[in-house]
Amino acid sequence: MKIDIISVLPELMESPLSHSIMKRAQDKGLLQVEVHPLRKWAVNKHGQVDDYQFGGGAGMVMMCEPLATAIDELQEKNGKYDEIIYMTPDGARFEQRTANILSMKQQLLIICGHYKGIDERIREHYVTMEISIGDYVLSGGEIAAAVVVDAIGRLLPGVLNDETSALFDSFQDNLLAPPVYTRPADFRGWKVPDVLLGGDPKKVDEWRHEQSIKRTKERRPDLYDEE
Ligand code: 6GU
Repeated sequence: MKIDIISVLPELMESPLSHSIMKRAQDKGLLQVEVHPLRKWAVNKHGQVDDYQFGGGAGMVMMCEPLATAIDELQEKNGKYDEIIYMTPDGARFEQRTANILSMKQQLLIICGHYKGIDERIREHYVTMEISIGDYVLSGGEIAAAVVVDAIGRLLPGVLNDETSALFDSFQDNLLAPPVYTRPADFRGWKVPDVLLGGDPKKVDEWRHEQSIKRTKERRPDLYDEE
């Protein structure tokens, strides 16, 4: 999968996408992420990409021209994108099912918003999907875009060591993950549940499923009711 990202602050995304599972996905050639500095398509030699909003009011708006030129150029080079995603607090809430759907695409473009956001005409004429990562406001779309790329990247076949492990993540079946333990079996008298030490895989599966249900009912009854 190829993901292009357009941003006024490309540095913000470097670190989260350069370690651990995201690094492995890229090293293995399963995921290719390219961050494009919007200033490359600035309207003048001062690097201008934003301007005051019509109608007045505080806050700058990202201009049409740099974005439109950037998208046209990238699309010409890379072929048509499956989705052109705009990261914005007023987008649709990002959930595991969105990550699942996006992980099956070949080529994505993500636009990170800044300031007051991007000119509405880009949203009307280019953007095919608008994503928010939750009901709070971040200072820009970069960290949100890194969240989306991480959630998608780890789902690509071959990225995780144990191919099946993503299937058992929290949310994959609308259930939270069960508790996990590692050695020692007794730490300061705090004991690991006997069933996990008993060596009966069927009993372990049953226990984990019960614990998932219990956790979901207690902590996220909203998820449980969706079942
Ligand atoms: Cl995608 N962008 C910004 N700026 N704030 C957010 C967000 C996105 N999602 C939640 N808050």
